Amino acid sequence: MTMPLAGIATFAAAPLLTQEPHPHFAVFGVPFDAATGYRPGARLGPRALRDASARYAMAWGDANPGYWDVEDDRQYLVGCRLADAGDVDPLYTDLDALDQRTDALVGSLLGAGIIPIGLGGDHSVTYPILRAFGALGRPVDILQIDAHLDFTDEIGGFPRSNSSPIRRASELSWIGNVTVIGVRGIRTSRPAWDAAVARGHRLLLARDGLEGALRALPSGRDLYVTLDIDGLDPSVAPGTSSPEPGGLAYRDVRAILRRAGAANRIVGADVVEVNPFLDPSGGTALLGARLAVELMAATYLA
Ligand SMILES: [Mn+2]
Repeated sequence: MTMPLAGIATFAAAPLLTQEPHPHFAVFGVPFDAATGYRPGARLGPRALRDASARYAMAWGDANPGYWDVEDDRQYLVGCRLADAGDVDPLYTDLDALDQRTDALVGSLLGAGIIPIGLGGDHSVTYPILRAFGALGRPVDILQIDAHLDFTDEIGGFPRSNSSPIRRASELSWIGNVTVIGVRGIRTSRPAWDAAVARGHRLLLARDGLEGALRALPSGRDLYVTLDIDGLDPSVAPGTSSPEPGGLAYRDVRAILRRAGAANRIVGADVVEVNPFLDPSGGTALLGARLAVELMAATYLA
């Protein structure tokens, strides 16, 4: 196809998952934002990310030439196979249905040896995705890029808001250590911070910068990367429910992903909290799609 905007809007013009051969990665959406406490709309994130990803269309398959990064003078994703597995189909606010349907889709990908790349959705969707990783049968560490800890135990007795997914995930027996990069703001919960420290999490403030972040990264681990777009500065990612000024630069996030992928085995990832209603230029969705491609490049590298 010559024009990347033609055809079905799969991620980066990848074939649908029904086609052989099995891909290295499968992108899937979780169009769910009922756990958002502030401005809703992230349920339309998967569609916006797919639309924006046309910018990064490539000939996925054994003959994929990948792309040349002029700054690195290096070719990435050569021979990489990507498929689009469609969406988890949420049932309104039914969390049991969300969990079961996410588990079915992600579990089938993991069972086939395919690395899942989720597109949110609000950040609460990371928990049902990580539930499915129990099928791997080995510990998984988390690298979270985020302005917020998302480690609040409950709000008014509700345990599944988009402030709690990492807390819920940390209760799963297969989840190991957690590294959070980009924390900032004046709404961080002190009890959540103390609980994360008590569990041994590595918590890096945005002001710790790139060097601090790189020093904190784990190595030699099976790693799940959850990338909340609000980890980046609102100047480059304004289209999100809860932006916080003073965030990470795109360049630094890319460097963190590259190092994380080179030093670990990335077993899955997500990009969450892109909200098209707050993104009139489409720039936040374009950045999110770009970071999903960079995530795959960092993973395929290893
Ligand atoms: Mn988050």
